[in-house]
Amino acid sequence: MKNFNKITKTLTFALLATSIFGCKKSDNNVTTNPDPTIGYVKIASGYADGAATKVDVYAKDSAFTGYNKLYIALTDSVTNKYVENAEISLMPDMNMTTMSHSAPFENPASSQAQNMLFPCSATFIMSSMGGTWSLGVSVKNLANSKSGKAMLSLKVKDPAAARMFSFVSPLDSAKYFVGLVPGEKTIVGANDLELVVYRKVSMMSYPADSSLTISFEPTMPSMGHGSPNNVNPVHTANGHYKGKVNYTMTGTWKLAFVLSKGATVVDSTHYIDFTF
Ligand SMILES: [Cu+2]
Repeated sequence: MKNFNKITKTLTFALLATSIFGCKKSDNNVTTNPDPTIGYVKIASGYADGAATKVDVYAKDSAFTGYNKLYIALTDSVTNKYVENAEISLMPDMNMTTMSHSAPFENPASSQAQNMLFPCSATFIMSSMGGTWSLGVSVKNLANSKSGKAMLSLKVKDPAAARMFSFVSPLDSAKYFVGLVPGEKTIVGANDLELVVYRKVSMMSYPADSSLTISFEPTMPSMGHGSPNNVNPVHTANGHYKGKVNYTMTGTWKLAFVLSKGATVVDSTHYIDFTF
């Protein structure tokens, strides 16, 4: 009898455990939409009060000096559901105590989210060592027509190897910022090479610039060679220049740039190191 009781108890426990796990499993299977933010890092978060919307900013990596591809997730703070139709405009701001300045940015190209997220960008031109960055995000939630603005604080770090540079053009004395747009993944062989160029008009205004001609040469300084079949980046749209770089092996490559406007070389002193 004792043995029988023991067996019954064990069986009952086993059945319970199975049904609990069974439940859990089917609950997971019910979830049809995977979390759209998987694989991203949350770099800033806050509320756009008037729009009753939570604003979360994601990126592939923590924020760095240079061109940062950002993905904004909006959540209705009442229903907790993603807001997929909204007009969003950014305004980066750095407070440096005695003055403040903005940075180049790209608002989402569409008011319709792509897989719940709104792709956009900010090109942080200094690290947080120099002051305090915040990212203003104005939101008009098109579902309820409510508008509000979130002021999000964020930390910007200098990457181990610079991903942007700036120069002052001898032609117009304007400061230009040139950033490397990070690729999805880098392979041995031909890769897309994408740069962005912005021209500083004032402390608060950095429009995209399409006026430059860019040539470059990749070399592997540690080994004393370059590579053939590179394609100089040419302007496509919105200050983006696209070409090809041929990395014939893994390691550290040095991309040396020459930037011209018309017949005048406006900068030839900068390079970007790229390691993969
Ligand atoms: Cu600054």
